[in-house]
Amino acid sequence: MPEDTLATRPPHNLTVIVPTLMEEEAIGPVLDELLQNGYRNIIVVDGGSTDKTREIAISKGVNVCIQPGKGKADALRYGISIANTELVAVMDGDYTYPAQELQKLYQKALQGYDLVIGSRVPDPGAQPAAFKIGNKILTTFFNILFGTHLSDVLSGMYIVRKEALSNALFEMKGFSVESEIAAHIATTTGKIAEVPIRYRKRIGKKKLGKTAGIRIALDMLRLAWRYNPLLLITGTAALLLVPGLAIAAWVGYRYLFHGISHFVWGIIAIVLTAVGFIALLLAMLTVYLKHMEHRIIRTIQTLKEQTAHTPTRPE
Ligand SMILES: Nc1nc2c(ncn2[C@@H]2O[C@H](COP(=O)(O)OP(=O)(O)O)[C@@H](O)[C@H]2O)c(=O)[nH]1
Ligand SMILES: [Mg+2]
Repeated sequence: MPEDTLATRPPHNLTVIVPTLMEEEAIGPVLDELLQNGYRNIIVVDGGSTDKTREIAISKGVNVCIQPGKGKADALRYGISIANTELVAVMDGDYTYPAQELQKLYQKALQGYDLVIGSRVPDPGAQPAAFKIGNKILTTFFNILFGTHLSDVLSGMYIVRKEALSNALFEMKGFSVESEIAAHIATTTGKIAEVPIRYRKRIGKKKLGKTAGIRIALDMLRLAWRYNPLLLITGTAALLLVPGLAIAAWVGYRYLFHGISHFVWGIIAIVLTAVGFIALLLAMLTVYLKHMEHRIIRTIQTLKEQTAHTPTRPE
């Protein structure tokens, strides 16, 4: 009896999107592996490679298109928009992610998660130390900003439920697209899971530059400002209020018990405390607006469900 694997039962509700830029050495083996594992809905979204990437992809019989816009983010936004399945898998086209691992992510997604990230467990020598540390720092930063407990937010292999991204803005560029997807799901449905996956040595040349880490960190801050402003505002308020009140207490103590007035310190204390209080008020307003946003989203969802269930009457 044939084994009931993806090879005998390809997942019809999943599209695999492979972003590529100059991957002529890797794309052949990547697609062969996907096809051998039973995946049939495959879209290669190419960033305008001038090597044989597209030619090789076409020869494997998969869908190949040239992305609009620039960078990996625009490629994925386009790929996800043209996929007509419930689930979309993203997998880098550099041979680092074994296609066999996709099955684990798929099984997890079927349990109702909106985003399942493949958390990389690198083969020896597959990931240089600097990138390993950089990934850890950026993931920790993301966890602080969004209250998540992820171990590898920047992984290039994940499965996302298309519907869960319908309200995402997709404003980020290049390699910040992973953080944007994770930020959106974390702050909307919160249904994120991770599964460990093997990570191999890349075939071909890396596209990620050395300064990318800093850009990604700054983009995470921008995402936090958009999706989770409360933490940033209360953080700022605390940074101003704590020293402001401490200085005020010291100035008051010196004046009352020693009769010495510290005029300049007094002004500094007043300014810090006043701005800190304004930040606190802003934080309260943010909470109120967030609640309102949730109420509006819930109402829209209920309305959508009601319209979907209303039977159409014949004329
Ligand atoms: N379509 C498209 N793909 C890109 C672009 N830049 C990088 N990629 C692809 O994105 C994937 C990840 O790139 P890679 O250099 O391996 O970066 P890393 O895995 O984050 O270190 C690879 O499959 C690249 O070919 C781009 O501008 N457009
Ligand atoms: Mg890579």
